[in-house]
Amino acid sequence: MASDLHLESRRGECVSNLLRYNGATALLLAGDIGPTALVAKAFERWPVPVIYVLGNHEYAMSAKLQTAPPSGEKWLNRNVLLLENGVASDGNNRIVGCCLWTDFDLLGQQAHAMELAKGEIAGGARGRRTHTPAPETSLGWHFSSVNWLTEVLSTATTGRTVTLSHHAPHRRSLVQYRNHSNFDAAFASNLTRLLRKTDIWIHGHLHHSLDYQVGRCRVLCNPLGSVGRPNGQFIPNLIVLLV
Ligand SMILES: [Mn+2]
Repeated sequence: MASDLHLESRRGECVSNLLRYNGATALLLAGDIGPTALVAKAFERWPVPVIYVLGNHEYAMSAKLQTAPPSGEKWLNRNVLLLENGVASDGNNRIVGCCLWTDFDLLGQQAHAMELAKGEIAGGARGRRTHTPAPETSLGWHFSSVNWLTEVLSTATTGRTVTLSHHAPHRRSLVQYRNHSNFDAAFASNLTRLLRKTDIWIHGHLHHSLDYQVGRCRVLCNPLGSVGRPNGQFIPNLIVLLV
């Protein structure tokens, strides 16, 4: 499992130089991997199926995603399965996936957090074109995903449940480098009630490694990070056992 490979800034790099196959039955990618067409091509020949959710950078790079976001399960090719409010199952264990976004309300100051996000989008573009959705738009998508997760995680399953998202489900994901400003609310939401219904939650978006427990749920993040500031803790062959 991995996230935030940012292939858009690693053009020409072969993914087998970034990730090592570890014998797992699937590879889970938690967003910010690269432009979707590039991701599909890069992982078409990965030894096992690749289960993938979009990150905010995939949206930023595509006008089409913003106007027509995916929904459900979509095979990008014979090996790469994109989930957006979609489920992948091996008949026993299940992976439920979405980009997730945030409610901007982590610190209880939603309006200010949304203003900060707007400023960041405008500043981050620096004259370049970005298709990052407006906070009001991503807020709607967040609630759609939370409603969908609430429903699907409430249905019984025989095996383990893994939730795969780009944005984080708990404020503990922020502690290592963010300073608890309202902009943190663009990274994580308080979804403790959903953590109670999942065994493992894998996310990206933060560019530091995480492995912590909230109740029964293990939360993991294994991002490679940007070319300029790669995550030194990144594990190229990290495997999670569903036991
Ligand atoms: Mn990223």
